[in-house]
Amino acid sequence: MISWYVTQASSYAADVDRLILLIAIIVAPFFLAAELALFWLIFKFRARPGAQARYITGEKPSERRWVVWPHYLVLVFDIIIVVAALRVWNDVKIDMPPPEEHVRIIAQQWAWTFVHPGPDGQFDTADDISTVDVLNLEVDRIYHYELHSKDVLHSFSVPAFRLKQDAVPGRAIMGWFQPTVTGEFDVQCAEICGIGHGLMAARVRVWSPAAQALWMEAAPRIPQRATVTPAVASTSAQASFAVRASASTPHERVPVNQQGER
Ligand SMILES: [Cu+2]
Repeated sequence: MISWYVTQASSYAADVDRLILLIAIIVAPFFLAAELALFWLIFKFRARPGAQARYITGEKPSERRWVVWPHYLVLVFDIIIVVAALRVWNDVKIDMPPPEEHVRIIAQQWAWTFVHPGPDGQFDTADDISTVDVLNLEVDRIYHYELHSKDVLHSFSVPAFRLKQDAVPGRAIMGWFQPTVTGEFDVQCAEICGIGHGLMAARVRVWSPAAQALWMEAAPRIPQRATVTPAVASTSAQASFAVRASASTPHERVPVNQQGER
């Protein structure tokens, strides 16, 4: 149903939508019942001449069960929601499938820079491809992204992918996505990051393999300038390296545990 409004363009988009729908279906009857009861009680026990208010403590068993049983029901539904949410969370954020490609995403006030490692599959080499505010992807390919911020907190949000991930200065945050639909989709920073926050939009272009290969071939190889400040990878699997870059020296990969000594 949500896909009527926003395309499901990633492999986990449908799972996220199902979770949102499940929560809505569980919560909506409680919301409606509570609101109906509230307004009915307000009307039924409205002030009338000569009628005195009763003070009910709720201590009698016959009164207490009106609180206790709905409470148990809420707890049961809470458990259902938590279990369903953890399963989706695990698939989206924790259990990353093996990557077929990598992309580095760099947020700054107020633009997105996307770096592809190029044909050699290695970042910080001469064949890297860098774009600003346009992320070119190949459909059905599993990407691992490495998300950085150069300045303040940002949030990389691609509604069609059902993906939102904060970018934190000083950290390289790892995640993944697999685009499943060709086309062009919105990217928007989802964390208030300064006066230009509302302008910090970009586009994701998902191409067929042939079109992406053509783009890769034609894209200019930009000599690497400063890309990210020293960062600490946030997942243990990816924590072995952080990137150190400077405008004057060639790029080099520096083991995280040596950063403090340099
Ligand atoms: Cu931002």
